[in-house]
Amino acid sequence: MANIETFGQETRIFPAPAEFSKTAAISGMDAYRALVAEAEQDYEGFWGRLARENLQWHKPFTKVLDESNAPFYKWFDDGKLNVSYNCLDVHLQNGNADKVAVIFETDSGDVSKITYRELHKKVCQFANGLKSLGIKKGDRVVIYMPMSVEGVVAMQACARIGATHSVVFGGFSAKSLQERIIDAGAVAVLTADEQARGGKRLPLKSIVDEALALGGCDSIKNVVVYQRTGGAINFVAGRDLWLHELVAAQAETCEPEWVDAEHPLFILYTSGSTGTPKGVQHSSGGYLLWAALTMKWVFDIKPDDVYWCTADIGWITGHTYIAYGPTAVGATQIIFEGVPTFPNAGRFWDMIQKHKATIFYTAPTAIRSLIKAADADKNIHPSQYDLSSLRLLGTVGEPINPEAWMWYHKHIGGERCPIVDTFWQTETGGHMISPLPGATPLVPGSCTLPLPGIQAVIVDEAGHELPDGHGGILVVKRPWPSMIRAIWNNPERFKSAYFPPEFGGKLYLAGDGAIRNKDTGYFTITGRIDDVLNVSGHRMGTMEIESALVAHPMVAEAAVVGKPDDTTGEAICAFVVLKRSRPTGDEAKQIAKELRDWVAKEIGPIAKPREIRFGDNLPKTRSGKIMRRLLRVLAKGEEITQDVSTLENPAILEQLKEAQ
Ligand code: 6R9
Repeated sequence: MANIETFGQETRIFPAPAEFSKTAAISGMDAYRALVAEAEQDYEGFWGRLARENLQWHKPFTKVLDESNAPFYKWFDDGKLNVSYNCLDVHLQNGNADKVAVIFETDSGDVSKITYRELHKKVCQFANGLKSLGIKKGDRVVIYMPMSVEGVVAMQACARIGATHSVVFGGFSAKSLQERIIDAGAVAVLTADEQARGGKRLPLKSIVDEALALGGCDSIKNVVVYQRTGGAINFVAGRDLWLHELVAAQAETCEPEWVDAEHPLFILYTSGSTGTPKGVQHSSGGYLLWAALTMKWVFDIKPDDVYWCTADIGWITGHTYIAYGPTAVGATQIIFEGVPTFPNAGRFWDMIQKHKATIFYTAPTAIRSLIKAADADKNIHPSQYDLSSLRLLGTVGEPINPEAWMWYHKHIGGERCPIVDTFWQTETGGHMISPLPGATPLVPGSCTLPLPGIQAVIVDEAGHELPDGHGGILVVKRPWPSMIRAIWNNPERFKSAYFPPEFGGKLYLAGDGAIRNKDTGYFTITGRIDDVLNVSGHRMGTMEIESALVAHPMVAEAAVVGKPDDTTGEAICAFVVLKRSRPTGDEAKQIAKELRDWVAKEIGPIAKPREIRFGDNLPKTRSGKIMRRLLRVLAKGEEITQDVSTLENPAILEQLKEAQ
């Protein structure tokens, strides 16, 4: 992994291929600069033009941006539209009804295709089904579904009737699901009997049952179950229904609910540095505008493309770049149910070959683990597959180290495909800093330049802009259409988390550190500056994991830090003090296992600490603050060279040095 000293030092440069630039949506740096200048000269005019050109409005907006109640910004506020109408009906009207919308491949390799006409019908029937249950505009609906056409249909069906969805990743535990249901005040859960992943069947419906049994979910009236595997499940009479029975008799069209541009399209929970996960609330108009526009600008989507984003719909990437972006622009996309390593680690390359994918978007962690697998087994090395259909690659979720970038470029992109390293967040709704494939010269490990209209800068602790070449805090100076609108149920937390008073309440704080190259102005993200970990591209709050650990009856205290990992970016390392004496040897191993399983149950398997170390205490200052920076050094296995004079109990460091 790159470290702070090498950030921004990369000298290899890959200009945009001339062939690519010829047909690119934004061709050449002059075209990029012209858009940047347009936004600078007339910010509202720029966004207003794009919103009129890229979306169909039921009622046109007259005002672009309302800053009167900042930071609660409003975009296109008096305009009305429907997101599902923009993603489906428009293609039926413009001659694309029979175009393939989704190529779906199951875990075991079965392939089915669905056209825009068929997708529209499914969404309408699902929407009518939801309406028949009394679900209406403004209601919240939790979606706990596997990667499937039905998952996307469920999201679009909510959008069609103006219900606000909250998708919960299928790997989260019953407790995490329950907390989200309660916070959102959801009226229904849409789920499946089971999900098929990596040759295994994993429960979903039974976890929903468990979540509801934990209590507090009285707002839930119905659970709708998509039959995916046919595995046995329990049915609660009057509450639970099969999806196929619900939609069977429903009409094939459904008049869209025209909503205000600011109507909440969805809430998606994500980890912050403190407290419980935050319900990030997104709008309808501004969000969809940026989803569509970045599909065109960053992915350069064309009518013949076969686009594939490998994310799960449980994360923001699956929202913007599977459920909404590709459909908004009428693209053909691959949706994959399974995992990259089943039946073997050549699965992605096999699917690119089979479906002739032209655009491929994945996470650095997947690339790194597939590099290892390809090195270990020549039969699944990408050179064994025909990947010549590809024309553009992308990455998202975490910094990509230059070595992995070079491998991706050479072995997957055939040294021909540009790579868009897209920096963005759940809160930003879509790409923020990213190369434009037909314009921006690429530098491995750098997400390059802010997209037109995005005013990203680097500031110091006092909010003053720093000159290029100095590392600092990444902020955005002006609101943009797809930005987070609120934290559900918590306006105060929204303000303090994203528009802190130290920065005058005006700068959007991303939570990442960054550095800008002195010569090129290119950004390199140096990682989170708060207590948020990034494990395999998944955001995890250290506090959340600590709270889960201390909820175990044996645990007195816990501190969680990240430790650099070649494959997953960061790994979770927990330092734990038990209520009883400090365990050693086999006993320590056994208790560590119990605690890891406990965390999986409390939050989900992705939150399991890789390593647990037991101490009689934790390193603390005299005022009782845990010194996490020391724990980070210990987790890395390095010697402590920092000043430890404020430490109350230096002897403890020796004890915590070794993993059990
Ligand atoms: C889309 C998504 C957001 C955090 C973000 C940052 C990290 C995402 C990145 C990147 C470096 C990139 N991140 N993309 N870091 N380069 N291209 O991942 O959203 O799950 O909310 O995570 O991920 O740390 O702050 P989310």
